[in-house]
Amino acid sequence: MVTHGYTRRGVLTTGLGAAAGSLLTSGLAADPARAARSATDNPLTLWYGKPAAAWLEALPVGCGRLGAMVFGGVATERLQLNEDSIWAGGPHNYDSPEALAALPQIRQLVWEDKWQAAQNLADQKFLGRPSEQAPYQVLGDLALTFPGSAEFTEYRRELDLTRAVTTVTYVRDGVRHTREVFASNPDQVIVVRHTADKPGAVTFQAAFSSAQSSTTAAAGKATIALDGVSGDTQGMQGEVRFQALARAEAKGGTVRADGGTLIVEGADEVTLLISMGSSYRSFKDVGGDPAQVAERHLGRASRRPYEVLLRKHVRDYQRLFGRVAIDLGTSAAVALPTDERIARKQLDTDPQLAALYFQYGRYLLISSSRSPGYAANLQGVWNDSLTPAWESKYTININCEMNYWPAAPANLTECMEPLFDLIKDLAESGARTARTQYGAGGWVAHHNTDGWRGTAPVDFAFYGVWPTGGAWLCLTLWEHYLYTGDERRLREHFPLIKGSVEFFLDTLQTDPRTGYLVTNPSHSPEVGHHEDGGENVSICAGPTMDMQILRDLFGAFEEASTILRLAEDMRERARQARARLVPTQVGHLGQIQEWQEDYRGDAALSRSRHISHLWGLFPSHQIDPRLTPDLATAARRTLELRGEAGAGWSLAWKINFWARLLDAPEAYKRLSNLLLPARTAPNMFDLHPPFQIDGNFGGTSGITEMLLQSHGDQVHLLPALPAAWPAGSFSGLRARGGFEIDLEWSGGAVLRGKICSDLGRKLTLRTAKDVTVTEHGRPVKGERPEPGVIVFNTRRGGVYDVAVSA
Ligand code: FUC
Repeated sequence: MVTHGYTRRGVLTTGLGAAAGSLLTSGLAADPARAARSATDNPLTLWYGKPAAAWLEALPVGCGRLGAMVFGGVATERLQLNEDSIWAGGPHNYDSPEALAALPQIRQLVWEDKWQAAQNLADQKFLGRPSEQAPYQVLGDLALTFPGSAEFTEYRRELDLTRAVTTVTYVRDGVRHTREVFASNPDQVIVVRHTADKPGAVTFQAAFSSAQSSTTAAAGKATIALDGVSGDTQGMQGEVRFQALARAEAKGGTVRADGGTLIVEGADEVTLLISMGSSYRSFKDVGGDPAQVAERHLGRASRRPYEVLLRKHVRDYQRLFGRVAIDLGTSAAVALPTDERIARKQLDTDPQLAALYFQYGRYLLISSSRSPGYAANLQGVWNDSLTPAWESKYTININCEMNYWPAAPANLTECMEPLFDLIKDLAESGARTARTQYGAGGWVAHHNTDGWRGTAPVDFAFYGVWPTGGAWLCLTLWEHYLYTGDERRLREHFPLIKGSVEFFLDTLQTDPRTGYLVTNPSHSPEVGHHEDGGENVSICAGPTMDMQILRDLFGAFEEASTILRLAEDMRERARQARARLVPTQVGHLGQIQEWQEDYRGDAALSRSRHISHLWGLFPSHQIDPRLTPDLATAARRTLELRGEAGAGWSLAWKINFWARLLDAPEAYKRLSNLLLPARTAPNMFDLHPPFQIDGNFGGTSGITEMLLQSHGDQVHLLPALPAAWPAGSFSGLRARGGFEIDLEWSGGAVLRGKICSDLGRKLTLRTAKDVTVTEHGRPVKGERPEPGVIVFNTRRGGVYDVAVSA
């Protein structure tokens, strides 16, 4: 039951009911040592009975800028290391100088439905130079080699999500060894501590290695270094220089660096600090001194005892992680190793696995997207390759945005800061692309970007000529405002939104056939609408997704400009343009039309994993079962026609779609499928396949959308609660309008909850059955326009208790 005995936004101190209470007391207690007491008691743990044999079994730690995959080996421990600015190549302007001259002809060919000719011309003239962007790359490995027999017993490896610490423990040659690894945001180092239950029993050698062009050396009495430079790519020379340092401090025994090898002998316990730096200062400047960065962080951290480093790390992490608790019920399955739980394929009898997945998504976001540091890319920050899938870049026609879907509702808006930094960069490089390729003002970004903030179309015209990526990103700035009401940040972000609007006011074209204002050239991401001259063509004018995105962009601009009293001259132009966009239309199969025209045949029957024309259903709310029932019916039909093909991220998107359609069984089915071994690796990384982190974040968002929605000016409690979670609770989820919500339910219905109002806005609260709302025990005065809805004014800082009506 929800009680008043816990502090807002802080560490929860008392129970939300039996099951939730055990989660909280086992994990989120202020005392890290107590929390560590017994990991078996802590269901927010990923754990395994054997070392990782493959990368997808290793456990990720990260502090935003740095990441490591921890294998938990006994004879050899492998730490695969990442630093988030190591991109192949160097600062580069991708814009095509030939694009602008070709643009009128491409547009004309599109008006004439000469798609193949249009797409070919775009391939020749309109793509970036080079036409592929640079990969994000691995830094290297640190291997720890321990002498001893091949035998070991009592092995356990775990990742405690409540503290963001991995631990491996085993008995070898009669000695119990324990090794903890974490990545500290406050200290900007990765910390490894190895202890043994017998004095003098810790002996190992540590050495760096890397597939990058690199060298290793001693860098002091107890320190080794790896120096390297990122790889060449696409005719661009690798320019990001980096350094990693590892320093050991031992209690008892000896430590020395011998060349590139660190030798620890006969120690009682060892703390190993790993620091990394690069020469990347910005997308335009790689002139930094990596050694200075690595040395600065290492020097500072070396002066702190292990206990202090751990305490600071846990406190910093829990300040974010501890804001949200969730309990979806529990079963005997929680006692099984995590990989076995996934292999069972039975989410129905293991509801806690969904809660673990939800919290793992929050863990991954905190670990891969923190300041200082860059935005979470396709693999967050974790990548073991020089040539990762899709270059581990930022794909902004869905994947990058999906990474940030859970940030605001799951109470982690701070993790959006690196994304906002990325958007600022893109507004700069994208202004050049707007000028060079379109002769337009403002800024534009197409479907991909990289460390060099490429904004020109890339890959092939089929995939790349899509000018709406930057506009979608701008809407994350607006969402931040909707959740937080932070006007100061909105003012800071406003020029980015305005710049995107300027680009579209300059480039939108009146379709000579329909009179609508449309994008041209563009496409519905990665979906062909015709075979033309033997080629699959996607190029078109005014695809539905563009229109939906621009409707929200212009709307956000108009509202922001009104709130801030800025850019009044542009406001009316944006309003007029918005009214001339193509509306979302229903096609001949009863589906949401993906394009302006209701193409027949294969186009309407595409089984693509991209479902871009439902952007208006989620993340937007232009399609809503209550406000636009006909479009909602067409959205449902669209999902049925599209089928189940797709990547992890596509399944994750479908959870969110079905939740927005208020269809709990369908949403839950997609969640169950996402948690199958085909889509969830043993370490719970999402599988496209291969690993791509967006599905983790989209899944976390989907679970949130099943429990709480806040759009269309109302807050809806339990909008799509599946039968598998009849009783449960959450606390700390956020709703648009500045509300923070705790809730407990039973028998599939709201029992009681608590709503804190940050901004003092009017609240429309929707539940399946009527609830009463009280403040300090007194009923609030509210209107009840329909059953299950109560509308009332809140006070800034007010706390409202919600209870099922007697
Ligand atoms: C788009 C998607 C792929 C993948 C890639 C990173 O191209 O179609 O499925 O997610 O981005």
